[in-house]
Amino acid sequence: MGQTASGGLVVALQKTMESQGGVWIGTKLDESISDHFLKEYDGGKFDRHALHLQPSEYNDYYLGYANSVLWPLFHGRTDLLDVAHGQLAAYASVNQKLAEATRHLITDDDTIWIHDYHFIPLASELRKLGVQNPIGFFLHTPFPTTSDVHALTHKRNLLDWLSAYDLVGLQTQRDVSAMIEVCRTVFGGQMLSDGRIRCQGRDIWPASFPIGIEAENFRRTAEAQKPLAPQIASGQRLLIGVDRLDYSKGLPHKFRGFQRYLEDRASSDSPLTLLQIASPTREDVEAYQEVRRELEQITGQVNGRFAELGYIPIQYIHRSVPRDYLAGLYRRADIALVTPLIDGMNLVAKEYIAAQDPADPGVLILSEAAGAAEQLKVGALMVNPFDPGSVSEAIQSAASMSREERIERHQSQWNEIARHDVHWWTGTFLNSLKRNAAQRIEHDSI
Ligand code: ADQ
Repeated sequence: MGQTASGGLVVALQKTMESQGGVWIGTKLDESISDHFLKEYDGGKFDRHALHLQPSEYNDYYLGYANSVLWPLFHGRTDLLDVAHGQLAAYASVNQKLAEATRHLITDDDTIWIHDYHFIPLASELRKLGVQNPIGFFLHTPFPTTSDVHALTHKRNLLDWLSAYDLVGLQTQRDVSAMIEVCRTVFGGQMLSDGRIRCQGRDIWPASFPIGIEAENFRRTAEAQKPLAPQIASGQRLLIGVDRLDYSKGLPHKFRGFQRYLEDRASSDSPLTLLQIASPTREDVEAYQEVRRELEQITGQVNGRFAELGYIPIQYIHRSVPRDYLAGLYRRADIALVTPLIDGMNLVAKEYIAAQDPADPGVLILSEAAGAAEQLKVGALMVNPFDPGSVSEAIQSAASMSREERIERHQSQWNEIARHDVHWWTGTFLNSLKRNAAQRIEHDSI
């Protein structure tokens, strides 16, 4: 099936870059070089450059500070923090090198949009090099709560880094509230009337921009898929789950919820099959190896207990699948089980809705803790992902829901994701960014 991008950020931005052009800059592990340099890749419709990382930088910066400190912290898992000497220095140094390597690419007319927790210090490094362009930041993960931020040794960095941006985009109102609270209680900040937070003489400018998908395009892709008859028996009722195998996605909890459904269901109902597609991710980090082991163990237990001839309760596929095939699977599935323990947004929930046949749609079961819940709670069956009973009840309701109710719920969800699609997201973010930057430049010139 080949390699398919399965990270939400890449999936969302690729299409925008293809349609609007620009320069995409990132980092890349490269063991073969002894020095850093930016190299051009053939990115097709847009240019790509990468700062090449040496193995020690990849370990300390990417696997270390970014994915063993910031990621767990931003997902409320301070118990998984793995703080090691030298990681913060590597994180700061990679961002500084990226700023230096990028500087010559930036022209006066450019707008700079920095994405995610790997690059929070980048704007402050660019400002040190004299870059005055509009620079925006978008955090794809949740923003941490005050009690979690206390687990960071150098909290003050967050203020220095974030205040270098003209706009800090967050997924949800929940995240904006968390940021305001952190600024207030940790940095003694105060809200200004235009939405900025003034902390110790510096300003942070947060706002929420819930990320969308290419809804119309994805709908058409799903519609065009041939029925997946050879792979899935006709008549087999299907629950689908699609997640990176990340502890924040709550896969073991999901499987326990499905197990509870199998225990609770009436014996006269034909049982559903859970098709879980889980793409490998960050496999060099210990916490990810653990969640994988746990999931394999639960799958074995549930299948061992509930399988019958011709019926396997959980089909667990540990790899990425091509996007058009995925669209077809979503459309074929009667129910989607999207149950992260916490999630910035969750694009799978939106893709599932886009892929449905509006005349006979499936049902979305959605975690209260997904950012997507702010937009989709009206049409979805909402669950507490920590409570297997809540998940089991929702599966039973979804499985017996009338077509009329399914259509009604789907319609309201489709309206929401079609209106607030990825083009709306980029457009509103970039417009706000340019407005804020113009205000800053005007203020500085007085
Ligand atoms: P993720 O957590 O990676 O990123 P998520 O919203 O779960 O993002 O989306 C994952 C994307 O990868 C979806 O487009 C999905 O279809 C695809 N995908 C997942 N598993 C796959 C598989 N096995 N095969 C093929 N494709 C697969 C972060 C945040 C999220 C936020 C996104 C976007 O953690 O909360 O929604 O960024 O901002």
